[in-house]
Amino acid sequence: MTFTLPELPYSYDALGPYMSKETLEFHHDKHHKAYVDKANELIKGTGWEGKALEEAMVLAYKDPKQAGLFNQLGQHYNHIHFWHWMKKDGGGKSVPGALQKKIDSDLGGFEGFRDGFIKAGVGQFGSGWCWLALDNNTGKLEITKTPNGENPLVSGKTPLLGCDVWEHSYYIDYRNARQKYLEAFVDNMVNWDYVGQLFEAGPVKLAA
Ligand code: MN3
Repeated sequence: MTFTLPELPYSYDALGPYMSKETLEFHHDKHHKAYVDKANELIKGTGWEGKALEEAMVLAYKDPKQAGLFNQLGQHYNHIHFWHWMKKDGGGKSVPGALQKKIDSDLGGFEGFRDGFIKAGVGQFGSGWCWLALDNNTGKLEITKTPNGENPLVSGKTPLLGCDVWEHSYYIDYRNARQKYLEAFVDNMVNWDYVGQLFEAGPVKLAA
């Protein structure tokens, strides 16, 4: 299959003033597009061309010779969801009930989630992501961070919410103030309905 760039699920100016039209134009039209184009180029000849994105991503993760392809596939997967993890007038404590209960029991409530998630994002040295994920083995929620294009899926966890802390995601709007960007993400942009849908869908099981 050929990977394709999905359209943004909202207009380019929908997330202002927290994430500008200029950021979304560059981030979606240039950065995400480049991951898709590069993934399509690098997957040629691997024998994985017919695989679903998630499956090809895990295969590439397990093969050290395919680290370059892995980062492109990982970034394609991460950004497909990243656009849906935000919405106009999102953020704050509008967490669906069942997920809120789970956050209360596993993370010490909303403030525990908020503090941990922002700390993970600030603490990721260099480019990467911070996450709210479900550990498929323990059934517990956890907050993690990953470098570059990696994500919790390749470690047997189900990503429920991720925030892109590559500089291309915040430098136009926040310059070097990554913490301010993460606070705005949690307080004003998170699409909790989408996070709740992923939680209700349960652990993502990849084909062997
Ligand atoms: Mn990005």
